[in-house]
Amino acid sequence: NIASTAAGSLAEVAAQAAVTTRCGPFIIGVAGGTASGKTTVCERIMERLHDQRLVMISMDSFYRGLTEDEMKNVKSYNFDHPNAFDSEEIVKVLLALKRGETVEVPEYDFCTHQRSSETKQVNPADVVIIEGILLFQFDEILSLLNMKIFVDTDDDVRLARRIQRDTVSRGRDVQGVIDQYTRFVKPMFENFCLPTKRVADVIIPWARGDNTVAIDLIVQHIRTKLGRNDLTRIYSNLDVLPGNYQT
Ligand code: UZR
Ligand code: MG
Repeated sequence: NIASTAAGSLAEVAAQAAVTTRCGPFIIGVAGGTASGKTTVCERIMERLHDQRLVMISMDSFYRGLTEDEMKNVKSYNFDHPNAFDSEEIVKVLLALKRGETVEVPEYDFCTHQRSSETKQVNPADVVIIEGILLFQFDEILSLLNMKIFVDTDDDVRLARRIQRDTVSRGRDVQGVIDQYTRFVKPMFENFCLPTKRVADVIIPWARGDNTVAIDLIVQHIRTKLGRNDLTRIYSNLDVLPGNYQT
């Protein structure tokens, strides 16, 4: 009986901790200019957390499909403006993942500039990583992030990578990429993306293409936070935690 009383009170503490700290997954946001290495940073974090249930989402999936009129003038369409993204849908998806639900993430085609009719199913996880150039632009998204990382890479390195990537995997020609960069990508980066560096918790210099110290520190922090959550998880078996708390 003494044991069950002790378990009971510990469980109460755990339940209280879950209420006052965090319920649901640990959500990490990764922002930074185009071709700054956001995806690589996410992959490095994921590799080191392979023992956790982890999902990664790209803000690119939430580009609005272009209308017929916009398609006629696709060269003048501004893909680097906040309005190009369906931020409401991002918030919906993050909220659902926070509740421990399975979500459907849209699929966007960079060649046709349309959403595909298919969606990608994303299962509930302990860690959710979402990356995108203008992620920190939206207050509703910011309020859902447990950790905000800004990937800081020199502009010349980013342009070089962008040319390489867009010509190899996004079906563009060099002149087209440079024109778009000068007209939209660079000014929008300076107007919208760069100012959000200020809201980041961590800024990672990524010019050399890797920064293992930064990744190690970030992963350590995440593990500390997950460890605290584990306590609440153990006691969820005792049926004292809110129903949406999953083991
Ligand atoms: P990352 N983008 C396209 O090139 N075509 C599209 O249909 C949709 C987006 C580009 C977008 C932005 N801009 O700079 C980049 N332009 O994708 C963001 N022009 O992707 O974060 O991987 O660099
Ligand atoms: Mg990317």
